[in-house]
Order: sequence, then structure tokens, then C-alpha cells
Amino acid sequence: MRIKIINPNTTWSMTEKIGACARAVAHAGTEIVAVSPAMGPISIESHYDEALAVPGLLQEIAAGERNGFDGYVIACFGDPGLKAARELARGPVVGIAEAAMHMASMVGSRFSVVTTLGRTMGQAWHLAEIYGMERFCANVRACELSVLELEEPGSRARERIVDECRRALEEDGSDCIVLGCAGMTDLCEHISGLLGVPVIDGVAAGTKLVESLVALKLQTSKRGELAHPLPKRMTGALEGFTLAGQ
Ligand code: 2AL
Repeated sequence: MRIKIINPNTTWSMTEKIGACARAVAHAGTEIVAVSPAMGPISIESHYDEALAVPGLLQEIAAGERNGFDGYVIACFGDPGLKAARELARGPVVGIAEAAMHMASMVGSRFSVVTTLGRTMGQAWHLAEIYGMERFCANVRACELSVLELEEPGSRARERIVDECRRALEEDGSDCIVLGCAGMTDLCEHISGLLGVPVIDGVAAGTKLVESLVALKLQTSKRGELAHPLPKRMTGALEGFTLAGQ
């Protein structure tokens, strides 16, 4: 089985970390290929960043289809481009926010999301709402850390995140934590060890969900909304995204 994990930002140190964490949970027979798009923002922490991350992400899905991948994980907590990626892919495509929230709903009664900047909290709430996870989501909290601060060795990021997770359990009435950024993937075991509750990292959750869907031979439905997009000419800078007839 071959799974492609796409970190939709272009910071490769983060992509390598994401790949290592996915490999650590995948079966020995599963090949994990972790990539960043050839173009896009270096981190995703606004709606603008998210919109501009999507074209490069879709290029990676299209390339994955040509190269025979069985499934995909979109490794950014805003789940950018998820539905468009599903239209292009035959196999399953899972976003890390949807994976983490669904898994959290199965191991706890209510979860708190602990994310990076306060401005990304609205998107996390929006996703909880559209996934039907709002009733499981006790709160969304931010550490006011930028995504790239998570990549800085020696930064106080880890302590700030642990503190916020602890406050979440004390104040939100939640019994498990969802990590709100792919860049937090390496902190999962450390935090669950300290706090003694399930801590769900979407990269691991997404990898195992895609692995399960592929093993069950469950592909993206091509009947209706998620059918391959219609053949269409794209113009200007997006000319390369023109879709020929299938
Ligand atoms: C993210 C993430 O997972 N990757 C990224 O660049 N931004 N999410 C976030 N809430 O900051």
C-alpha cells in the first residue's frame, strides 16, 4: 500500500517530521511518501494562506494519481482543498482535522482543540461544525505560537502547548486533546504521557484512517458530487490546471 501525505505548506523540515511520525504508526508494508507542493505559503495560518496552498496541493494529488498512490492525507489542520482533492483522487483522501476530531469523539466524551494562532480558531470551529463534531468539541484554544515557531529548536513552543493542554482539561470540561497543527505531530506522546488523557495527532489519525479505508477497498465515490471534475480549460497563471476529458 502506498500513501501520500501532503503537507500543504512548503516548509520541508516540517514535511520530514510529518513523514517520520506517519511512518512510526503505519504498518511495515505501507509506504509513506511525505511531500510539500512546489509552490505555496511557507506556513498556513490564515484563509489567504489556505486558499493559496490549494493549487500546489492539487498538483500533488494529480501527480499522486499518475504515480499509483492508494490514498492521501492532507496534513494541515484547516483541511484545505479536501473536497477538490477528493474529486481528483480515486482512493480515499482524509484531512487531519476531520481524522483527529472523529477519533477523539470515539475515545472521549468531549475534546479541546489546542492550536497555534488565535486567528485560526474560527476555521477549527467551522470544521467541527461541518463535520458534525460540534457537540464533541468543548473548546478551541490557541497558544499564540506561529506554525514556524514549532520548527525552531530551543523555542518555548513545547512548554506553551503543554500549559494550554493542561488548562483545557481544567477549564473546558474536556477529557481528551486534539492537536491543532500538523507541526505538533511529534509532541503527541510527550503530552499524553504528562497529562494522562488521550492526545490525538491528526497526522497519525489520518494515516491510520487512510490505511484502514484502503485495506477495506473503500475508495472515493465517483457518483455525484465527488466525481472527477469536468474537462475544462483554465486560463492565465492557472493554464496548467486545464483538465482534458478523461
Ligand atoms: C496549520 C498546519 O497544520 N500546518 C500549517 O501550516 N498550519 N494549522 C494551524 N492551525 O496553524
